[in-house]
Amino acid sequence: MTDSLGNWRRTHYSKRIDPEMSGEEIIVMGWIHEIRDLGGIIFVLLRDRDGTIQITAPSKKISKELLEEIRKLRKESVVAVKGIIQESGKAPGGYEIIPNEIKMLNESKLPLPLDTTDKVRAEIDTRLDSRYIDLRRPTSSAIFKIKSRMLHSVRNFLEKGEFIEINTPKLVASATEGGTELFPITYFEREAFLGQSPQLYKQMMMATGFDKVFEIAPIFRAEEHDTLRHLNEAISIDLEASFCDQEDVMHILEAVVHTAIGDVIEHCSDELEILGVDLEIPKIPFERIDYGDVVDIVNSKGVNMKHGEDLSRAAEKAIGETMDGYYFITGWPTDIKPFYVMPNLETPKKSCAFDLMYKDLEISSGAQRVHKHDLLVERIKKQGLNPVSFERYLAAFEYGMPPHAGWGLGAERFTMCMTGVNNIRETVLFPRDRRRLTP
Ligand code: AMO
Repeated sequence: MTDSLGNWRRTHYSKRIDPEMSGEEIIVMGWIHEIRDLGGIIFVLLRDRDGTIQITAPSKKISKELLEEIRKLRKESVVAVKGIIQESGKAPGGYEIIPNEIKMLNESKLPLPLDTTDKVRAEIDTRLDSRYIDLRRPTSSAIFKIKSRMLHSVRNFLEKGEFIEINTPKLVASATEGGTELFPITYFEREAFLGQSPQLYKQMMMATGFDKVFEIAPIFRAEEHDTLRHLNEAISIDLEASFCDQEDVMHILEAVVHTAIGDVIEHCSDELEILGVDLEIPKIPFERIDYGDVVDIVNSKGVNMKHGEDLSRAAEKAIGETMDGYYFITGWPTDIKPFYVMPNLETPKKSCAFDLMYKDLEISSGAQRVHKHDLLVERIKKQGLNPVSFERYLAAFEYGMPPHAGWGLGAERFTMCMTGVNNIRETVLFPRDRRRLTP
């Protein structure tokens, strides 16, 4: 038998109750986390978004009917409890609630697909299959409260810096980052793709006079490999700014990272504690290391890397052992960076591109861009691409395109750095990977 909500409304989340409110009648709502029936007294732990509340039902203080009702409660059922707050040294948060009335709002089926109290550990696949239950576990939900705070902080910081938030299409006609990573789709009678990056659009926005833009949106990558760092759908924090070079946008990037971490430390102390993470604000400016030195370090660690190659996983690990925390890799060879990256004027084999790393994980890449039309056409051809496919993009460079630079920061990879999780799937509510398309 279930009750209707009627005119009951939650008066307090667990976090908002303190022992000094002793004697007050309140209404709390949530899920039955645990129940301990000692005969003469029943302890129920009620869980809401913010934590747990102990409901204490001593047979001497409450009616027989109510005690029987409480005795029938089962794990993960949804209930509302009206009761009196009482100070209690033994209960979590220093208080307990002596119930006056209970509403059973919905019953949970048993057994559960996984335990919500962390007493029995479940495999990641089991957890992702029943993600709505997995997210009831504080160790899972804490990650998303931190991600939410980080995104809020980034937005806030960029808005204060007078960046304009934009939305660009995710149904696109051509590749930006390389053809192999595209998801083809049917667009009426034509072929189209899911956008890999807002790259071309954020650059075209520089020709409009908006000057400073950002976008926080999904990117789709048809990466074949199944790793702990790759998703097929991720959230990218993209930024582009006119009248800037790569150094200018690197300063913005390190300030974004610095501010977001400070904000998370200030507002998510409970979540960091749940995860057992001792987060520290990194010092800025971040260290810069030239690509040439990276090659030397990697080789000195016994990992073979030739000049002109991208970092392999082994190379990332080798460099991550040497460099701690956040650091930039600069001076990348022009040939291994996308066509839109500006070659260095004095040494064109080197580019104005950078990557931001955290230990052995790349979390962002960016560059000063080519803003001259003819050079851009040349770069497109050199990368084996056809300028005709980029006609509309290229046209934007013919009518007054200012010099510009920008970057893309992976929201999930950045969340991994802050939460200490080593599988990127932990930082996505419903991850999309090589094998997973549901739920
Ligand atoms: P890039 O391809 O390096 O650059 O992507 C930028 C950042 O996005 C994140 N990222 C991913 N995260 C999870 N799974 C993936 N498959 C994945 N792919 C990318 C990473 C990465 O550092 N247009 C450029 C950016 C720019 O120059 O402005 C670009 O997309 O954190």
